[in-house]
Amino acid sequence: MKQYKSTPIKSSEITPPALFFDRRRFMQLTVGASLSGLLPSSVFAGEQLANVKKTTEALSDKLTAYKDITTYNNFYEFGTNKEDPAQNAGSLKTRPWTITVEGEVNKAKVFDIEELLKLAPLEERVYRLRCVEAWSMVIPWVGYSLAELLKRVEPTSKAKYVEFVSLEDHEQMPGQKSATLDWPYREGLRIDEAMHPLTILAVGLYGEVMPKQNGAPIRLVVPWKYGYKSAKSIVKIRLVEEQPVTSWMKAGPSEYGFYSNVNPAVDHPRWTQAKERRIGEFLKRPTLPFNGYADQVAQLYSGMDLIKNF
Ligand SMILES: Nc1nc2c(c(=O)[nH]1)N[C@H]1C(S)=C(S)[C@@H](COP(=O)(O)O)O[C@H]1N2
Ligand SMILES: [Mo]
Repeated sequence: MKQYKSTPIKSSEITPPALFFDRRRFMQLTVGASLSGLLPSSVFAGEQLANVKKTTEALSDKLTAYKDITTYNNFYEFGTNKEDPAQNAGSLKTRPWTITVEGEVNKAKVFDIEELLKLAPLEERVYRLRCVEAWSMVIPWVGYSLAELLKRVEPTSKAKYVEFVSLEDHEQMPGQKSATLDWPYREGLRIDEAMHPLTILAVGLYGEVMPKQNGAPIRLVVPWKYGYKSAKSIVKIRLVEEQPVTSWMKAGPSEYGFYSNVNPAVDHPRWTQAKERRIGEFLKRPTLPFNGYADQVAQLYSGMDLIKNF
């Protein structure tokens, strides 16, 4: 794995968001600046993704710095400390890679990663990510709606839920030698949540191929739910009739429910969810219902008791 050189200058400070997508101008800026000795040469580390459509949806929140997004991670397969995934994920092999899609579908299929990268136009999606631990980030993902994949396998009328399974390989993923979670990592969504356009399969961030510590080569991102719903390094997607049991529900059923909607009114049994610390900021900010996506997703839960269904 390439090492990110540490820099005293945060990438977000030297590259205004609008410039991230104009790679030529960005390179001119950074090359010019590094030649003049102002900047280290590798603010970014990865390979560029081609043909990424710029975001249409403007979020007023400032983007979290690339360095923070890629060095402060939860990916228990590589250890439980925030810096572990960046240090240990180098052993993850992202090629060859496939996602098997099976279960209640007419057209079960094994998708190769090269096919997944071209399945639908790659779009930038700037989403807030709110961790259940009461911190958050703003991340410019690159991907497309999960619905693009699901419609190709033709879910049957029995497909009520979707289960996501991450890679299990104790050699590549040294954290799996400890029983911190029941491996492989499993998550799940109701079918309408999975089909919602905000739910994406992400293959990159900041215009680059997904860093390993962020869930390479392909992961889920569900922006109105706590971060743990967004399973990384996915190898299997199963459409099922019954609500799946997720790794976190197994680990602590009273703490991590199936729905996991970001809800400032429902505290975690051990801490409040009313506020969050945006990584890179000092003061805490109030947490928004559905992480700020209520206009788009609240109707999915009309008539449901979201205190019972937490
Ligand atoms: N396979 C797997 N996926 C995972 C996790 C994990 O430990 N293993 N952690 C989750 C949690 S708790 C969060 S907050 C997000 C963090 O994503 P990020 O590191 O890209 O910010 O990934 C989620 N997806
Ligand atoms: Mo999290």
